[in-house]
Parts: sequence; structure tokens; C-alpha cells
Amino acid sequence: MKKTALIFGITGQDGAYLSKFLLQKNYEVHGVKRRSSSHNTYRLDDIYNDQLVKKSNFFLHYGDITDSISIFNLIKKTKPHEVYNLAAQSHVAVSFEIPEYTTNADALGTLRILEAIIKIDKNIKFYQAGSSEMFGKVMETPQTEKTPFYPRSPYGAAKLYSHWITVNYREAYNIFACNGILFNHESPLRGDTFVTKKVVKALCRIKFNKQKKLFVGNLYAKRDWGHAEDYVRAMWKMLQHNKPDDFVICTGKQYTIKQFINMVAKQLKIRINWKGKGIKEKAFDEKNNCIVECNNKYLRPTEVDTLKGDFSKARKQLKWKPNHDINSLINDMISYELNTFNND
Ligand code: NAP
Ligand code: G4F
Repeated sequence: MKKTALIFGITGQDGAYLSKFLLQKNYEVHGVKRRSSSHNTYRLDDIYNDQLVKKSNFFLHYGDITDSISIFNLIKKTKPHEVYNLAAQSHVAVSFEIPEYTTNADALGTLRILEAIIKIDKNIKFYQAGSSEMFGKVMETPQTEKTPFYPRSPYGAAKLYSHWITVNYREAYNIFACNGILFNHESPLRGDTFVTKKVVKALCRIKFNKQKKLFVGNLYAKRDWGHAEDYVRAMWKMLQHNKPDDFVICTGKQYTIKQFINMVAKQLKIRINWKGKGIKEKAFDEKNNCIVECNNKYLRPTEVDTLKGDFSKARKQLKWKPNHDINSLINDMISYELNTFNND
């Protein structure tokens, strides 16, 4: 029997990769997009242009996770077997600027979906997009499903509520609800203000004289970066598992922002030389032009200094492992940027 999936957050990075993945598995895919005054479905253009994807299996609906009525109506109307909650105000720095909205969407949004599921059909399987940001000020390294949480931002705290309310509804109502605890994952479709995309895009532009300088914040935070394509496969695998559970999804490797910049520069054959310390640290190219500078405005009131996960449980129980490493991720991101230039 053909399965139906409903994706909240379909217009985001993961929504686009998950849609493609599920369509290739012959799912009927329904997605929830927000009303916007400007075009917000560009990440889905690929699906519309893909000859191999059956358009009759793909539907978009207006809705919002801060609006219980739209959530209830859409679950009732689309009758999904699986609901993926990827919708969120997902920028950690922005969550300090709009904490109340972030909490409404990222915490209460999950509760609204869970409540609709138990009222409409308890057989619907549910995936919650949890985050390694919940580990925050890490209590141990590497982080596993058993590591205690210590969020460091309104975003992390809201995601932590979603984590526990998902566990609670699973136990209280016996529904198939899973938390993915996903570490940073990136791709050519990553939002422009996340550090990897910002670095790749800027260094590509600097290489081809379209931009002079890149401004960043903390160069020494460490992240465990994977590829979104691998991570959406893990989301689906969780919902096909023999029991609902929570899983850490990561690569087990970590790099600083500075190392990431160096790796991107290396692939682009830009030779860079770092000078200075702290907020005054700068990178210069071979002609001694300053191409990377730090700016206080990108620092956060509280930072997550280090994240590095252990995906042993997912490897063992879901038979999941990442196919991309950091270099293939960077290569994919650079190729996309350079193609975009050529099509300009
Ligand atoms: P993203 O690119 O920022 O996408 C977020 C999606 O949520 C977009 O479709 C956005 O719509 C939608 N959205 C935001 N507020 C909404 C609202 N009030 N109602 C309905 N939809 C709303 O994020 P992503 O990187 O794909 O991540 C997907 C999910 O995984 C998020 O929940 C994120 O917090 C979580 N996560 C991400 C990572 C990561 O490294 N990428 C790691 C762990 C967890 P618009 O397009 O209209 O803005
Ligand atoms: O790319 P980021 O903004 O990602 P962050 O904060 O780790 O959050 C992402 O990953 C989480 C999973 O752990 C997700 F849940 C969340 O939704 C999001 O997708 O920043 C990464 C690091 C931070 O330490 C930040 O301080 O890079 C540092 N950084 C340094 N300069 C910068 C910049 N971050 C951004 N966005 N912009 C900078 O210029």
C-alpha cells in the first residue's frame, strides 16, 4: 500500500531533502508551507523539475505550527501514515532576539501536532526534529542518547520541551513517536546565515572577485557537521524501526569554524594566512588582502563551545551510517555555489 507523509517545514533544507527521499520511495508527500509575501518554495524547484518524480504524489498546503486549527485540519484532511515535524525557527542566534516566538513555534508547535495526532488517529507515526543544541554546555564527550541535556539558548530550551513532550505522549498514549537528536547537518540548500553556507558562499565569491571580505563570530566553537542527505534517511529509518525510540545522528568527527574555513579555502585553492588573536584574528590571502575578519555582532550571549556525537545506537539498531565526510560535504556545497555563478 502506498504510504502518505505530512511534512511540517517542507520549505526548509531538510524538508526539501526528505521530500525527494520519500517521493523516490513512492510516498504521497504533503507539505505545509507558510504564507509569505515573497517566494519561499525555491528549495522545492528541483522536485518540480525532476522528470523522475511523479508530480501527482506531491502536494503543498498553507499552514503554520503556531496555528492549532491549521494543524488539526491538515492532519485530518491528508490522513498521513507518518508526520515529520521539521518546522522551527531554527536559527540559534535569532532565538535570543525572538525568544517568545521561538518557544511558541519550536516548543508548543510540537505539542499542537501531538495533540492533533492523538485526537485524530493514534496510529499516525511521528518524527520530532530534535537537536544537539539540547546538549548545550556538554556534560560529556561524545554525546549519546544518555547524555544529560543543558541547553544554552531559547532555541535549545524550546527543543528540549519538544523532546520531553514527545517522550511523554509516547508513554502516555502509546503512540509511535520518535525524537531524532540530530547534530549540525549542512548542504547546498542550507540557509544563507548558518556558518557553513556563509563561509562557502563568501569564499567562492571572494575567489571570483565578487566580494572582498567575510565577517564571522566565534572561530573556535567546534561542531560535528554532516550532510542533510544522510540525515533525512535516518529520520525515515526511525519511523520504520520495530519500536519508537530516540536516536543521536551525527558523524562522530568535529572541527572548529577556523578549520572549516581552512578546508573550504584549500578546496578553492585560496592560500590563507592567519594573524592576530581573539576578536582581532584575521585571515589574509596570498596578496596580503584581509579576506576574513571577526565581528562581535556574530557572538552569542551564551555559546555552545563543542559538540561531538556518538551514533553507535543508530548504527546498531537502524543500520544507519553517514555516507558523506566533511570533504565531500564541502565539495558538494562549493560545486553548487560555482554552478549558481555560472547560471547568473
Ligand atoms: P530550516 O531550513 O530553517 O527550515 C525550517 C522550516 O520550518 C522552514 O520550512 C520554515 O518555513 C518552517 N517554519 C518556521 N516557522 C514555521 C511556522 N511557524 N509554521 C510552519 N513552518 C515554519 O531548518 P532545517 O535545517 O531544514 O532543519 C529542520 C528541522 O530540524 C528544524 O526543526 C531544526 O530546528 C531541526 N534541526 C536542524 C539541524 C541542522 O543542523 N540543520 C540540526 C538539528 C535539528 P519558511 O521556509 O517559510 O521559513
Ligand atoms: O551554523 P550555526 O549558526 O549553527 P548552530 O548554532 O550550531 O545551530 C545549527 O545546528 C543545530 C544543531 O546543533 C540546529 F539545531 C540548529 O537549528 C542550527 O541548524 O553556528 C555554528 C557555530 C556557532 O558556534 C556559532 O557561534 O558557528 C559559530 N559562528 C561563528 N561565526 C557563526 C558565525 N555562526 C553563524 N551563524 N554565523 C557566523 O558568522
